[in-house]
Amino acid sequence: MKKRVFSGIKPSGDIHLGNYLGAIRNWVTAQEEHDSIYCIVDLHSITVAQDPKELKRNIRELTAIYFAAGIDEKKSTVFVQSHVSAHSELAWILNCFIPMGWMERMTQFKDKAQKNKKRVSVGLFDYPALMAADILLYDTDYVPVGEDQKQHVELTRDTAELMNSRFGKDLFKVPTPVIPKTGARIMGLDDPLKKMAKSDDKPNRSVYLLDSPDTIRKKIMRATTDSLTEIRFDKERHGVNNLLTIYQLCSGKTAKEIEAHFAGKQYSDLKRELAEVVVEELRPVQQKAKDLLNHPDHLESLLKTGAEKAEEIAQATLKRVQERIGLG
Ligand code: AQP
Repeated sequence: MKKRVFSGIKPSGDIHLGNYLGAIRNWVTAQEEHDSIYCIVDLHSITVAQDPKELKRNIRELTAIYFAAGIDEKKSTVFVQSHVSAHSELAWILNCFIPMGWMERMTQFKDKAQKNKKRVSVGLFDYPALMAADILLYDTDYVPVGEDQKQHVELTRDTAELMNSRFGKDLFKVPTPVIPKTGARIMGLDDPLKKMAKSDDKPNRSVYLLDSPDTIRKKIMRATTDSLTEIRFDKERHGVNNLLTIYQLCSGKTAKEIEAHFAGKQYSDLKRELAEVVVEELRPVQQKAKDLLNHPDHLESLLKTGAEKAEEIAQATLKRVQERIGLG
């Protein structure tokens, strides 16, 4: 039996290089070895304000990016979260068992509530319960995530263990988070102390996957570095370290090779070369994504097939949980 992987991205804005290098690209590798389920988690995106038309467009764009990046519908299940109602149903059940204190510790809620002061919804607070439902519905073994989502997977594990101790140890599989060694936190180009994020409105913070080559070049050439000159990996030099990390992930070279290559060169050389490797990395993904977006019926049919496959697994888990806890 292959181990199962589950992960997802919120269609809450334009997809950026952090989502791609920290998540999607690793999923493409994971599908070769594992039974993989990749979700477009639209229910999570409405935890903060969304424009309905834009949300619909973002869902299609993210679907196109998944497939364009190399997720293969024959190897993986790709679907939209709201197409499978068991996610919301299991989330409600988990809500009734997860202690408030666990949720109050979630640092992402604190950050996001700070950013969305005008509209802090119950859904934003409850986000980790829905994420736990997403993962537990599929008897997931591994959850590949960036650094910032690790705490939510820990809460999922605690929830599974809590419910297993009460209703039988085979109720839920306890999942394991998988954090990439490099790229788990790609930082903003304009401010390397903040991570690239879809919901930021800073125009030069993130390289978006569908940015034109010229826009990518301009953003990278403006990236914040420091007043030193030596080009080497150093976690204390946030700006340069971030640029080198992106270079390493896109070029496939080792840190040693990269430092030797840039020895004696200037930051402007690093930025120029980095821009070109990023443009080349994204070129085929952009082309395929545009092709797919020009064939909306094909995208819809891929999502329909994905939802049918997901539904079958999710309903079986939901039924098991309902029976064990005495519903119906
Ligand atoms: N900067 C990043 N570097 C590496 N990985 C990242 N991820 C997000 N930002 C970076 C990873 O991408 C996946 C998608 O996450 P999500 O959309 O569910 O939520 P998020 O982590 O909150 O992503 P964003 O881009 O910051 O979105 P907004 O601004 O809408 O909240 C996850 O695996 C995440 O770790």
